Amino acid sequence: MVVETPVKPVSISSSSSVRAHSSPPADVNKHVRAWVEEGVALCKPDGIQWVDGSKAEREGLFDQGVQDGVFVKLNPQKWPGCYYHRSNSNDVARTEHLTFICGPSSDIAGATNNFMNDKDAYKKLGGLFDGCMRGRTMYVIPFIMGPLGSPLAKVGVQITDSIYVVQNMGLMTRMGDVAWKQLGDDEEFTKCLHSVGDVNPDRRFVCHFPQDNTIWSFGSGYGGNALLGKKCLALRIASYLGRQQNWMAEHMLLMAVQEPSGKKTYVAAAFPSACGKTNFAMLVPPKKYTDEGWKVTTLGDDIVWMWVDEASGRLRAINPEAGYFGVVPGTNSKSNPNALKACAKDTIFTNVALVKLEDGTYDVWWEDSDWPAPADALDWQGKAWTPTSGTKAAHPNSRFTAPMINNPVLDPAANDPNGVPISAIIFGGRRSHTIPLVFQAFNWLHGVYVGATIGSETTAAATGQVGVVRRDPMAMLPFIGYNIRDYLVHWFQMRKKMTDCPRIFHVNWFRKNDQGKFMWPGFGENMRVLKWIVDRCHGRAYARETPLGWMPRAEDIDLDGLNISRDDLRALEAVDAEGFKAEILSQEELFLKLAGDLPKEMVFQRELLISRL
Ligand code: GTP
Ligand code: SPV
Ligand code: MN
Repeated sequence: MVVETPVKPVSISSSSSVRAHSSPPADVNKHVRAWVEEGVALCKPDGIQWVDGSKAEREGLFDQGVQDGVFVKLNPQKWPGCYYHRSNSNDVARTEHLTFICGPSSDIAGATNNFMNDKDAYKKLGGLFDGCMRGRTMYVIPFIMGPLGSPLAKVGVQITDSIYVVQNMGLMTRMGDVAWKQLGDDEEFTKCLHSVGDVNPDRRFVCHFPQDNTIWSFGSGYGGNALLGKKCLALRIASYLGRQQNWMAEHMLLMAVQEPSGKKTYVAAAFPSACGKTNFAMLVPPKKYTDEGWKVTTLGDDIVWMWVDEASGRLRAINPEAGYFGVVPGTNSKSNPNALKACAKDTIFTNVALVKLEDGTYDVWWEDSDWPAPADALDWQGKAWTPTSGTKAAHPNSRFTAPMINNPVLDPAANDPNGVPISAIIFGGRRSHTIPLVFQAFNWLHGVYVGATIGSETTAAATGQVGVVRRDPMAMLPFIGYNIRDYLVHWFQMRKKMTDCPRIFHVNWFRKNDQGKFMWPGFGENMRVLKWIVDRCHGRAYARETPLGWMPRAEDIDLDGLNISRDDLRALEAVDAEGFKAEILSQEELFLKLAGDLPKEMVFQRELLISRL
């Protein structure tokens, strides 16, 4: 039987419960107070709640959210501490066309970002924010991006009218009073103003003001549009700050590969949205490898901040986040058992299917999960669904929000303020054709070119057409918070600050054969490629020189225990000269966009590649 669910999409009425005014804790400095007062004057909430990050507060907000219809509590035996949320069906992915970099001149946004004049943006969005929290509570969320006490850690304060946002920020960041302590009397904090408004895409804007360390987001309650510590602060604002302060903010996972001797190699990898970062970061090596003593542990699954350590001249990295906002469909005990364990408690599921159990409690379901499809459920839009509906029960971009401490393979250094040294940077894309399984760039400058020209098939993580190849430089196309010209120059110049630099690689787990089947098993089996990469970093693996870079011979990748022949591997590594010429031509789109702004290294690297082919 299909049941009525108390969940409704976020709407004005669903977040209208009003609480008594609560005053700021003593630790809040005058700069924050003044800014919050401005926010109150603009948004005109009926009440204000200063979020402290305590467990009692968290529980209270879930109770409130359940009452308001924002959350459904899941069966406490199967999903202890877990809640379900369904966002508005027009609000289930990042909206890149409604995302802006704002400043006095368009040069700050560059060729790849949408630009809005800052004064115009403040005026336009100011009109939308004016009175938007009447009848609602304003939450003031202090948070830290980065481990406590890290020299790179940044404090943000988000004002929002969404309980869903508060609860997600509590999982994704180091949220609460601890942030006031980290901030002290400093006036440098990222001012994040957010309202779900009326969740109308015509009145939805995600605006960044890098020069003001400010983000204004209106009209969306979803993920990267609304959890402003994540893509908005930790990538767009942070990349802008990094360029000025000689560090880097990148859309990368961060992992440690421990070999049988106990030695750890730290690897960062940039794949575009929904192209495998979370899965790779939590990879479970094949049994053969674990038996030998290999181990993979996770530091982060989406964002890294990197800087050059002066003492060693090496690149070091931290993960600024404290949780995972991961793609749900396809997550199961075969593909990513660690993610499933990370979600086992204290997790928020967004836009999966909701199932009412016989005892009246709720369960969740998604495509390619461990569990058989329920006889009936409510799909991600809240519509009755059965296995014969012929539609997806969970939205392809449905997400889990899980605290990283739940990850059974969390690396102990994940909370280390000093971060870890990076030995390899891997770039990758989702490419059905042309691009081989793995190659290594000849050097840093070549590697930057390889990263800058990543092509990847678009996914459901952003609204728009899915499956078309687009250039996604460093997997950062939607996240570079300033001019891409300066961003690429910054990447090239970082080399000069290092005495030794990470080796750079490119991978593609998604190559398909003529029957449309993946040629590489992926997931845990990616360990075989990772081992070659780690061995290359330590001068232990062979590679042959090819036009693209250094490549393993078929015999250099271990296939033991896999149903893949050396010939299959040759096909996976094959580079067809004609196909690759077409690839270079398709890079032209990016080069033309950047015309006049293209760093000369990009042109030289392309010429060298063409002459090698
Ligand atoms: P964002 O959170 O959007 O940044 O995504 P992500 O890069 O973390 O991607 P994620 O690991 O969540 O994977 C996205 C999709 O790719 C899921 O549907 C996975 O099942 C699929 N995927 C991940 N790794 C592999 C792989 O090695 N092979 C194949 N064939 N699919 C994979
Ligand atoms: C991505 O799209 O790259 C994500 C999800 O990691 S979101 O936080 O919504 O941007
Ligand atoms: Mn991401």
